[in-house]
Amino acid sequence: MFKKSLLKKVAATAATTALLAGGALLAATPAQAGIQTWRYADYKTYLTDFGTGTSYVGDSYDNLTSSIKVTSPANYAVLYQNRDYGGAKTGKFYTGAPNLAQWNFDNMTSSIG
Ligand SMILES: [Ca+2]
Repeated sequence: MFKKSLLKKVAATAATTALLAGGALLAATPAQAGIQTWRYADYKTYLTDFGTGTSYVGDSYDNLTSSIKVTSPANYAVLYQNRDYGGAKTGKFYTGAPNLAQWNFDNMTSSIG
């Protein structure tokens, strides 16, 4: 009886540790990227966080960005119309842009340098 409950406890602890390690790993990546994106102007409807050197934002986020914020560790963001830094591009945004329509870049971003 004692032996059985001890085994259960060990198994539960191992599962909790694995869960915590996985969660920390998932949370660390976006927190360090530094370029936050939103679906609409004025930071409405958060999309996700990218780093500089994003050659493609992915199908889920392609041509959807309307506002961005730039924070550490990113120093600035340049938005590109096409994948692999192709097509039209913006200047360097050092803090962000509340409304990319003002830069003729609403719903256009496909890569970020
Ligand atoms: Ca595009």
